[in-house]
Amino acid sequence: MGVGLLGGLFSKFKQGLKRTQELVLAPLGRLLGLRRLDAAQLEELEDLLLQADLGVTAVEQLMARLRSELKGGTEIDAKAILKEELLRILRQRPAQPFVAQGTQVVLLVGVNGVGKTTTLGKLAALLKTRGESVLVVAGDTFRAAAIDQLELWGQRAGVPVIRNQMGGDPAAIAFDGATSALAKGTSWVLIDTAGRLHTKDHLMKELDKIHRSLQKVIPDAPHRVLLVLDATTGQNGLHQAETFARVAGVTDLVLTKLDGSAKGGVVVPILDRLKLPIAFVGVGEGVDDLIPFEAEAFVDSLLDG
Ligand SMILES: Nc1nc2c(ncn2[C@@H]2O[C@H](COP(=O)(O)OP(=O)(O)OP(=O)(O)O)[C@@H](O)[C@H]2O)c(=O)[nH]1
Ligand SMILES: [Mg+2]
Repeated sequence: MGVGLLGGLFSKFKQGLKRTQELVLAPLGRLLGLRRLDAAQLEELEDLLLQADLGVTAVEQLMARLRSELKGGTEIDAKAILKEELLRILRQRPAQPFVAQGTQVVLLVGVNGVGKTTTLGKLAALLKTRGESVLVVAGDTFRAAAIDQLELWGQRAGVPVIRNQMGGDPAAIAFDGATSALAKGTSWVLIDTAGRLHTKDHLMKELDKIHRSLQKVIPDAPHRVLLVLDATTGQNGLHQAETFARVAGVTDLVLTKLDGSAKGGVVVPILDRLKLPIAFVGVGEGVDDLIPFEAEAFVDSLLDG
């Protein structure tokens, strides 16, 4: 990836976090610039960090560290300390890169409307831009509109889409997709799935059926299961994520709609609690608005915006 492209991604990242910046993090800047903080200022700082959705655990750890370093009237660099603490959490589980190796099957799962289909479209475009072959599978057979939406993303990304009729069996189309990709030597099979509530047992079991039918074709498929979470729902996403992670074999998280969220900080508790890597973040509805997650770039955008 060239420097220009990285720079572009980085600015989009910042753009995506603009609302977080304005609403919560700008006032933080003043406090973080102080070399000494009194009890009232520390309390104000704690409130702002909680508002940024960094989560109780991380905030408590950070405040404990600040208080102990401030003891005896020592001057501190609160911003550097915050950055260090956030990086420590965010670097716990770096995502494995998406490297083509035989035929790799990627399944996208999550509750309704979080951005699965959009993320799949963006990911197809990203892989295709790298010169790799991609097949998209319309595994959301619930609604005709879902299949049409995916067809459109396929056209946008310039990749083929395999579909069956509405109401068809998602496991059957997943099987067909994997079979075709294996026969043609296609590098990536990206499978869209219908939105499902993590509380609905039969729908969660359907994911299991998709897994089993893929494994009849490619024994170690799916290679990646991306759980898509909507950042604007803040910490509500945590509970969904825990259930999906348990039953659907999630390997990676994708956090969408960071551009519309005042809560970019939610990345921190999600990662801290689930111990799952964040592979990508979504910062818009366009084909280029999917960015590989990088802890350092993220923290810099958050604190230096
Ligand atoms: N602003 C913004 N909008 C997004 C992003 N990702 C997805 N969306 C929008 O969110 C809405 C839902 O996206 P979909 O991709 O259809 O979500 P889904 O998870 O496939 O939805 P279901 O299939 O109905 O469960 C659409 O209007 C998308 O354009 C993002 O990163 N930023
Ligand atoms: Mg969809």
